[in-house]
Amino acid sequence: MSEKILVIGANGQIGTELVTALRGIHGAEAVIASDINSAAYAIRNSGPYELANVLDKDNLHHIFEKHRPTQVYLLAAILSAVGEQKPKVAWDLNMTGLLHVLDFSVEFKVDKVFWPSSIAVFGPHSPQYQTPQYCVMDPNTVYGFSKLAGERWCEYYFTKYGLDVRSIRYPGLVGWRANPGGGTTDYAVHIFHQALKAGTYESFLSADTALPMMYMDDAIRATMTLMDAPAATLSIRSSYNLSGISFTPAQLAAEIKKHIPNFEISYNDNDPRQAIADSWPKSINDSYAQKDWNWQLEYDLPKMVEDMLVNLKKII
Ligand code: AKB
Repeated sequence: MSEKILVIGANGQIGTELVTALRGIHGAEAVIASDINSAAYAIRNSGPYELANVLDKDNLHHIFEKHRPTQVYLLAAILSAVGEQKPKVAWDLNMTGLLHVLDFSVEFKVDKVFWPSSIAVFGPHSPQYQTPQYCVMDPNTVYGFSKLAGERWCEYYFTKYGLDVRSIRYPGLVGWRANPGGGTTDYAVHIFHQALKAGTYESFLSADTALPMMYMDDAIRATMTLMDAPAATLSIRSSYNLSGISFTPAQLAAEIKKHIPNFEISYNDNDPRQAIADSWPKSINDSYAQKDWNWQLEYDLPKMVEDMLVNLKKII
């Protein structure tokens, strides 16, 4: 059966990469990109596009009715750092948007839905190292507890309505094609831009703040692999842990220095994002993803840094 894939929030860091990858596999016409703003440069003119506001029920219903998608990816969200500046707006967008999409996916009998969760679902009392799939979860950011509540809704719609929802708890994502927007892990992308442009970077996280991260190529491959997996093999309908690579700003800077010897990093020790990072895991255990859908990471830190610099240099 031919797919009709609706990607909501297509202009963001994950969306632009996912739309490009999905159009490569399924053909341009099969992938409808949508966002609240006009199409980002990376996906402009490469296939169908709809203006969509997930909070506007009539607008969203019309898009589902018009395109009758077989798969929906909901990527529209407010991330951790911006969420702390606008807590109620973040809660509303992240929750109400998800509920609209889940309801319309049931109504229009969508085959599969993808919704991203995050390492932000963990909190200060979660185990910090090799954080397991199931443990104490006490997120203290609005973004984090909107993602945790969202996971519960996803599992609920799977159990109650048979909706085939799939999800990943993404680590911080590092890619060269698009910029991140408003997260705590954004430093790990900004550092590459500044290293190439200025040769210096002031990190808003301290030198030894370890966080789980992942190269975008791995994240997109993980998403596609999960979406292609036979439903019967999936034992988790909330969201899968995904570990990636754990590194600190100092370790990332040292790796960049191997390519740009004059690169210098400094640290701002007065940024509110530090407290968010301190509440998150330092490394993640993703044994369920390995077992259920044969997940294996490809990019370690040196490979990621090399690929980032080679590609960014061409476009900066
Ligand atoms: C953020 O920093 O808010 C996101 C995330 C880890 O979900 N990148």
